[in-house]
Amino acid sequence: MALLEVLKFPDSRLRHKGKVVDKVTPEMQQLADDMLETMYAEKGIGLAAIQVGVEKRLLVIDIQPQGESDRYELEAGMTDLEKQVKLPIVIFNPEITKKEGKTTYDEGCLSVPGFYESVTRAKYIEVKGLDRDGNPVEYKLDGLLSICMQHEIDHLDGKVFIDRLSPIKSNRIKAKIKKFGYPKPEDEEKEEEKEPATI
Ligand code: QAP
Ligand code: CO
Repeated sequence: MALLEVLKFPDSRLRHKGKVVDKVTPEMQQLADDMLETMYAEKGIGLAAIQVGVEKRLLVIDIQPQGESDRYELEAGMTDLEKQVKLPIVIFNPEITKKEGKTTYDEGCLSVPGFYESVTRAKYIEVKGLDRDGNPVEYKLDGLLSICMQHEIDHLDGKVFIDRLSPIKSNRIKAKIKKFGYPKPEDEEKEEEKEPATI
Protein backbone atom coordinates (compact mmCIF):
# COMPACT_ATOMS: atom_id res chain seq x y z
CA MET A 1 0.00 0.00 0.00
CA ALA A 2 1.14 3.51 -0.72
CA LEU A 3 -0.14 7.05 -0.57
CA LEU A 4 -0.15 8.81 -3.94
CA GLU A 5 0.20 12.52 -4.68
CA VAL A 6 -3.08 14.12 -5.80
CA LEU A 7 -2.55 16.65 -8.63
CA LYS A 8 -4.00 20.11 -8.06
CA PHE A 9 -5.74 22.27 -10.66
CA PRO A 10 -4.37 23.87 -12.94
CA ASP A 11 -1.87 20.99 -13.37
CA SER A 12 -1.95 20.24 -17.12
CA ARG A 13 -1.99 16.48 -16.43
CA LEU A 14 -5.59 16.90 -15.19
CA ARG A 15 -6.42 17.73 -18.84
CA HIS A 16 -5.16 14.36 -20.09
CA LYS A 17 -7.57 11.54 -20.89
CA GLY A 18 -7.46 8.08 -19.34
CA LYS A 19 -6.73 5.16 -21.67
CA VAL A 20 -8.87 2.03 -21.74
CA VAL A 21 -7.55 -0.73 -19.44
CA ASP A 22 -7.36 -3.85 -21.63
CA LYS A 23 -6.61 -6.23 -18.80
CA VAL A 24 -7.00 -5.87 -15.03
CA THR A 25 -3.49 -6.94 -13.99
CA PRO A 26 -2.15 -7.18 -10.41
CA GLU A 27 -0.44 -3.81 -11.09
CA MET A 28 -3.82 -2.26 -11.90
CA GLN A 29 -5.32 -3.78 -8.73
CA GLN A 30 -2.43 -2.35 -6.70
CA LEU A 31 -3.09 1.08 -8.23
CA ALA A 32 -6.80 0.79 -7.29
CA ASP A 33 -5.87 -0.13 -3.69
CA ASP A 34 -3.39 2.77 -3.45
CA MET A 35 -6.03 5.16 -4.81
CA LEU A 36 -8.52 3.98 -2.15
CA GLU A 37 -5.91 4.46 0.58
CA THR A 38 -5.11 7.94 -0.75
CA MET A 39 -8.80 8.89 -1.01
CA TYR A 40 -9.47 7.81 2.60
CA ALA A 41 -6.35 9.62 3.87
CA GLU A 42 -7.48 12.85 2.16
CA LYS A 43 -11.09 12.48 3.38
CA GLY A 44 -12.42 12.26 -0.16
CA ILE A 45 -15.41 10.32 -1.50
CA GLY A 46 -14.10 9.75 -5.03
CA LEU A 47 -10.77 9.66 -6.88
CA ALA A 48 -9.88 9.09 -10.54
CA ALA A 49 -6.53 7.70 -11.79
CA ILE A 50 -5.95 10.93 -13.78
CA GLN A 51 -5.84 12.81 -10.44
CA VAL A 52 -2.80 10.78 -9.36
CA GLY A 53 -1.11 11.26 -12.74
CA VAL A 54 -1.96 7.85 -14.21
CA GLU A 55 -3.60 7.89 -17.66
CA LYS A 56 -5.89 4.90 -17.15
CA ARG A 57 -9.68 4.65 -17.07
CA LEU A 58 -10.00 3.74 -13.40
CA LEU A 59 -11.87 5.38 -10.54
CA VAL A 60 -12.73 4.61 -6.93
CA ILE A 61 -15.67 5.82 -4.82
CA ASP A 62 -16.75 5.46 -1.20
CA ILE A 63 -19.38 7.77 0.26
CA GLN A 64 -19.42 6.07 3.67
CA PRO A 65 -17.68 8.52 6.01
CA GLN A 66 -14.43 7.07 7.34
CA GLY A 67 -13.88 7.84 11.02
CA GLU A 68 -15.32 11.15 12.15
CA SER A 69 -15.56 12.85 8.74
CA ASP A 70 -19.16 13.96 8.35
CA ARG A 71 -18.62 16.56 5.63
CA TYR A 72 -21.05 14.93 3.24
CA GLU A 73 -24.16 15.08 5.41
CA LEU A 74 -25.14 11.47 5.05
CA GLU A 75 -27.58 11.90 7.96
CA ALA A 76 -30.02 12.96 5.24
CA GLY A 77 -30.02 9.23 4.48
CA MET A 78 -28.99 7.15 1.53
CA THR A 79 -31.48 6.39 -1.21
CA ASP A 80 -32.76 2.82 -1.62
CA LEU A 81 -30.55 2.41 -4.71
CA GLU A 82 -27.47 3.65 -2.81
CA LYS A 83 -28.09 1.17 0.02
CA GLN A 84 -27.93 -1.70 -2.48
CA VAL A 85 -24.43 -0.77 -3.69
CA LYS A 86 -21.50 -2.53 -2.07
CA LEU A 87 -18.84 0.04 -1.16
CA PRO A 88 -16.13 0.90 -2.04
CA ILE A 89 -16.70 1.03 -5.80
CA VAL A 90 -13.63 0.17 -7.91
CA ILE A 91 -14.43 0.40 -11.63
CA PHE A 92 -12.27 0.18 -14.76
CA ASN A 93 -13.47 1.59 -18.12
CA PRO A 94 -16.72 3.05 -16.70
CA GLU A 95 -19.31 3.88 -19.37
CA ILE A 96 -22.63 5.60 -18.79
CA THR A 97 -25.34 3.69 -20.68
CA LYS A 98 -28.36 5.64 -19.42
CA LYS A 99 -29.04 9.09 -17.92
CA GLU A 100 -32.31 10.40 -16.50
CA GLY A 101 -33.45 13.61 -14.82
CA LYS A 102 -31.45 16.50 -13.38
CA THR A 103 -30.07 17.24 -9.95
CA THR A 104 -27.89 20.00 -8.47
CA TYR A 105 -25.29 19.51 -5.74
CA ASP A 106 -22.54 21.58 -4.09
CA GLU A 107 -19.47 19.73 -5.37
CA GLY A 108 -15.87 19.82 -4.26
CA CYS A 109 -12.76 18.03 -5.54
CA LEU A 110 -9.49 16.80 -4.04
CA SER A 111 -7.76 18.50 -7.00
CA VAL A 112 -9.42 21.86 -6.18
CA PRO A 113 -9.30 21.84 -2.36
CA GLY A 114 -11.32 24.45 -0.48
CA PHE A 115 -13.67 25.31 -3.35
CA TYR A 116 -17.30 24.18 -3.50
CA GLU A 117 -19.87 25.14 -6.16
CA SER A 118 -23.26 23.94 -7.39
CA VAL A 119 -23.12 21.65 -10.42
CA THR A 120 -26.14 20.24 -12.29
CA ARG A 121 -25.89 16.64 -13.54
CA ALA A 122 -28.13 13.67 -14.36
CA LYS A 123 -30.10 12.43 -11.33
CA TYR A 124 -30.11 8.74 -12.30
CA ILE A 125 -27.48 6.87 -14.31
CA GLU A 126 -26.60 3.35 -15.34
CA VAL A 127 -22.90 2.56 -15.64
CA LYS A 128 -21.08 -0.50 -16.87
CA GLY A 129 -17.41 -1.44 -16.63
CA LEU A 130 -15.04 -3.95 -15.03
CA ASP A 131 -14.70 -4.56 -11.29
CA ARG A 132 -11.45 -5.05 -9.29
CA ASP A 133 -11.32 -8.69 -10.46
CA GLY A 134 -11.78 -7.77 -14.11
CA ASN A 135 -15.36 -9.06 -14.22
CA PRO A 136 -18.14 -7.06 -15.90
CA VAL A 137 -20.23 -4.95 -13.50
CA GLU A 138 -23.23 -2.73 -13.90
CA TYR A 139 -24.46 -0.07 -11.47
CA LYS A 140 -27.82 1.71 -11.27
CA LEU A 141 -27.13 4.87 -9.30
CA ASP A 142 -28.89 7.93 -7.90
CA GLY A 143 -28.22 10.30 -5.01
CA LEU A 144 -24.62 11.20 -4.14
CA LEU A 145 -23.26 8.01 -5.77
CA SER A 146 -24.63 9.06 -9.16
CA ILE A 147 -23.18 12.59 -8.82
CA CYS A 148 -19.81 11.27 -7.67
CA MET A 149 -19.60 8.73 -10.52
CA GLN A 150 -20.29 11.45 -13.11
CA HIS A 151 -17.72 13.78 -11.47
CA GLU A 152 -15.03 11.06 -11.53
CA ILE A 153 -15.80 9.97 -15.13
CA ASP A 154 -15.34 13.65 -16.09
CA HIS A 155 -11.76 13.41 -14.71
CA LEU A 156 -11.08 10.44 -17.00
CA ASP A 157 -12.05 12.72 -19.91
CA GLY A 158 -9.78 15.57 -18.74
CA LYS A 159 -12.64 17.59 -17.21
CA VAL A 160 -12.75 19.27 -13.77
CA PHE A 161 -16.00 20.33 -12.05
CA ILE A 162 -15.22 24.04 -12.40
CA ASP A 163 -15.43 23.58 -16.19
CA ARG A 164 -19.15 22.90 -15.67
CA LEU A 165 -19.87 26.22 -13.90
CA SER A 166 -21.01 29.41 -15.62
CA PRO A 167 -18.02 31.24 -17.19
CA ILE A 168 -18.38 33.98 -14.56
CA LYS A 169 -18.11 31.57 -11.63
CA SER A 170 -15.45 29.38 -13.20
CA ASN A 171 -13.27 32.36 -14.19
CA ARG A 172 -13.57 33.81 -10.70
CA ILE A 173 -12.37 30.56 -9.13
CA LYS A 174 -9.56 30.13 -11.67
CA ALA A 175 -8.37 33.71 -11.09
CA LYS A 176 -8.46 33.25 -7.31
CA ILE A 177 -6.41 30.04 -7.50
CA LYS A 178 -3.92 31.68 -9.88
CA LYS A 179 -3.48 34.65 -7.55
CA PHE A 180 -3.53 33.05 -4.10
CA GLY A 181 -3.02 29.34 -4.61
CA TYR A 182 -4.87 27.07 -2.16
CA PRO A 183 -5.65 28.04 1.42
CA LYS A 184 -4.05 25.84 4.06
CA PRO A 185 -6.71 24.17 6.24
CA GLU A 186 -5.62 26.30 9.27
CA ASP A 187 -6.01 29.55 7.30
CA GLU A 188 -9.47 28.51 6.19
CA GLU A 189 -10.59 28.06 9.80
CA LYS A 190 -9.14 31.38 10.90
CA GLU A 191 -10.87 33.18 8.06
CA GLU A 192 -14.22 31.71 9.06
CA GLU A 193 -13.71 32.74 12.69
CA LYS A 194 -12.88 36.36 12.01
CA GLU A 195 -15.40 36.83 9.20
CA PRO A 196 -18.11 39.26 10.38
CA ALA A 197 -21.71 38.60 9.42
CA THR A 198 -22.56 40.61 6.32
CA ILE A 199 -25.94 41.56 4.95
C1 QAP B 1 -16.15 14.43 -5.91
O1 QAP B 1 -14.77 14.99 -4.14
C2 QAP B 1 -17.50 14.86 -5.42
O2 QAP B 1 -12.11 20.77 -0.84
C3 QAP B 1 -15.26 13.89 -4.84
O3 QAP B 1 -10.66 20.44 1.39
C4 QAP B 1 -17.65 15.83 -4.44
O4 QAP B 1 -13.88 13.72 -2.56
C5 QAP B 1 -18.60 14.28 -5.94
C6 QAP B 1 -12.37 17.16 -0.50
C7 QAP B 1 -18.91 16.20 -4.02
C8 QAP B 1 -19.85 14.65 -5.51
C9 QAP B 1 -20.01 15.59 -4.56
C10 QAP B 1 -12.53 18.43 -1.01
C11 QAP B 1 -11.61 17.00 0.64
C12 QAP B 1 -12.93 15.99 -1.17
C13 QAP B 1 -11.96 19.52 -0.36
C14 QAP B 1 -14.08 14.82 -2.99
C15 QAP B 1 -11.20 19.34 0.80
C16 QAP B 1 -11.03 18.07 1.29
C17 QAP B 1 -13.59 16.04 -2.33
CO1 CO C 1 -12.62 15.67 -8.56
